[in-house]
Amino acid sequence: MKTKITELLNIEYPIFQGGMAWVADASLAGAVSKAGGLGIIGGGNAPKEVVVSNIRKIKEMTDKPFGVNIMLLSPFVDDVVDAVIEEGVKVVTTGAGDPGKYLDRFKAAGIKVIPVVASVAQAKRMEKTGVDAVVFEGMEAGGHIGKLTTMAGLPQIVDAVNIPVVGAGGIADGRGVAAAFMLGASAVQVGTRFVVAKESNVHENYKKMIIKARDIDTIVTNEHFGHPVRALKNELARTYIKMEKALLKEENPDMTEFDDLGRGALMNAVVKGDVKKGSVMSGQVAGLVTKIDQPVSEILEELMEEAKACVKDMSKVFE
Ligand code: TUI
Repeated sequence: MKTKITELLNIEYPIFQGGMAWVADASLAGAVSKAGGLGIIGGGNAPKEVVVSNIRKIKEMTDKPFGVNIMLLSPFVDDVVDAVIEEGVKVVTTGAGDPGKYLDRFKAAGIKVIPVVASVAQAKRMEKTGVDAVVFEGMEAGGHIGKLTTMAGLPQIVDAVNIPVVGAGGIADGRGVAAAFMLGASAVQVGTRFVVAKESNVHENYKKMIIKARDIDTIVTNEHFGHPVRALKNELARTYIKMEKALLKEENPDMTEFDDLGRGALMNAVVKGDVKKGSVMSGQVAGLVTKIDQPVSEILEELMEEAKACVKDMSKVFE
């Protein structure tokens, strides 16, 4: 399959695996790249050594292209930028901010830069600064999100810029892949479906909770303070909502307790399996994800075959 993105990055399938913090290590990202997609190591809040170690591991697994996601709110963001340049990484995606100030160094190092954006204005601004493509992520996605849905936002971003657009948020099967292409995407990014993959080292409790989740089991917390995050409903999410309600009523709210709630919450769920008090970030597609520990290569093949079948069937409907 040939799209602007498969050509730009020299990959087989137009499918990115989201660079999820704590989740997307060399095991998961390496498997995706090996199978022909774009595996992306999730930098998250990890220190430089951890990112470097994952980069070196993935290089041992495959010669195919892979990426690193730099989470711009990370306290180690400058170190992680150094790491990707020093280690000769070819593709960088960014999340939760504007990567503008690092762009010259990325370009000088020959790195393809693909920021995640959540609006038309951000996409246009990124295009002007000379990035290679953008990922538009709808608010169906898990983790830190913007306000637009994929359905409404993706075609607006596609119309607003001349660089390739990768569609993300709400895509977990071939129907979603086909739909994103119909909206003008040149590739898709999938997160939640890969969280439960065989090669994902995420705690079994986390995987099981995604598999069991229904359509309306995610909720957005931190909408009023800090950064909105979508996760599966649990004790932590309920505490967040309750605390936010109380804080909104106060004139000079003390945020200490609220801020403490988030610290280590994702790690507690992903690594320790505390799916009650930890943050079980997931997209709204959790209700669509039913196969636990499916090998990454099978997921990729299934996504592509389903998407092809979808397009074929639709061509008859629209004859
Ligand atoms: O970054 C994500 N998803 C994430 S990051 C994350 S770790 C975290 N945990 C708690 C709080 C905050 C972060 C978990 N999930 N997705 C990509 C994404 N980027 N979604 C939205 C954005 C975004 C938001 C604002 C991109 C740019 C932006 O502003 C850019 C500007 O103009 O400054």
